[in-house]
Formats: sequence, structure tokens, C-alpha cells
Amino acid sequence: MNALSDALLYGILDLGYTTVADAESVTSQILAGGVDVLQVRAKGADEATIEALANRLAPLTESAGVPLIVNDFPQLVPAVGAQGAHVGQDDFSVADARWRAGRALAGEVAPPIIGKSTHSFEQAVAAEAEGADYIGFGPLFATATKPGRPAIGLEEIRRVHEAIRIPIFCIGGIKLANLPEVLAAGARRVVIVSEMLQAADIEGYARRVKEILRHAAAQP
Ligand code: TZP
Ligand code: MG
Repeated sequence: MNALSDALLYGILDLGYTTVADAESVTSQILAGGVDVLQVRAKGADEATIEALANRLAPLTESAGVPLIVNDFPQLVPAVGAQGAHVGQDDFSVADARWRAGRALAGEVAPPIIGKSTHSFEQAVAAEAEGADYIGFGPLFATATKPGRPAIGLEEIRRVHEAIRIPIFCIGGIKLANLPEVLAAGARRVVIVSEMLQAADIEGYARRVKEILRHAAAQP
């Protein structure tokens, strides 16, 4: 399984942009394009729907060696064979999510990965202190994928990277067109949802983004 510490591109299979019927095909394209982490996210969907979806995706991520992360439902991690869960500021604490995600796995496999959404420098520092394995940091730009959440801009990206050691995935309104600006502001890892899922060639899109991120990461 690929290590989170090496991950540059984080993809999300979001049912806001993909139908349930297309889930495997879209996931296969995302994985073929070199995404390093895949989250399954379906705002408003019930637990059974997410469980069924994650169960279908787990064999694909498993054979690609890519960690599968379940949004909002850490208790599904053992049931579907995912590697972790992602929680928001108003969801479970990191410790609670870890307990729910790991209770059926104790001693069998690696401990679950727990990620947390953060929207400010203070929340980023607090998430690391709380024991999160990684954070999402954003939305950098306003985005229809997370309606009602104000943009936080690019100003704090560098300071957050200097302050904490866990992986920081910048998120929110990131597109090929603004990626250079996001990287110049100090980002190293990104999450891209809508532009990737709406691309005519999802695999080619992911590959292109990954190449840009690799190139940026190789700079001294
Ligand atoms: N959390 C903060 S912004 C966001 C989430 C889930 C959505 C990012 O999606 P997009 O389409 O890449 O702006
Ligand atoms: Mg949430």
C-alpha cells in the first residue's frame, strides 16, 4: 500500500459529480492516472449507500495499492476494508473516529488513517495536536463542491507548512489553471474534485496534474 507520506494527489469519488453506476469506471480512470489517495464521498447519502459504494471500490484501490478513505463514516472502515476515514470540524474527534475505524481491525492490519478538514492556520495546528494523520486545508477558493464555505485564500499555506509536520492537502477550487499559483504559495499536495471528475479524459487529467506535482516536489 502506498505511503501517505509520499502522496501528492488526493482524489475524491464524489457522487455530486459521478453516478453510482459509473463509480467503478471513474475510479479505475482516477487510479490509472496516478492518484495517490482516494476518498469516497457522497453528501446526504445514507450509511448503507456509502457502504455499498465503498465495497465496490475497495478491490480497485487495493489492487492499485492506493489507500481508500471513507468520508464521514469511520465505522465503515473495517466493514468495507478501507484504510481510513476523513472527518470535518463538526464531525467526530480524531480519537473517536480512530476508535470507530479501528475497533474491528486491532492487531490485524495497519492502524486506520484519520484525516481532518481544516479551514484556518489554528485549526491545522489543532488537528495535528489532536493526532490527525493528515489534513485537508481549504477551501482555498470558493467551490460548488463545498457550498457555503468561504474561501480562505493562499496567504496561510506557507505558514501552515512551516508549523506542522503531517501531510497537508490543499483543497477547494483547485484547477489546472490555478495550480501553479497554489504551488507557488507553498502547497505541495492537493485535492482536486470537480475539474478531475468532469474532465473528458479523467485518466489523462490526473496524470497531467500528478506530473506537475512531481515536478514541483522535485525542486529544491
Ligand atoms: N472540502 C473543502 S473544499 C472541498 C471539500 C470537500 C471540495 C473541493 O472540491 P473542488 O471541486 O476541487 O473544489
Ligand atoms: Mg464531514
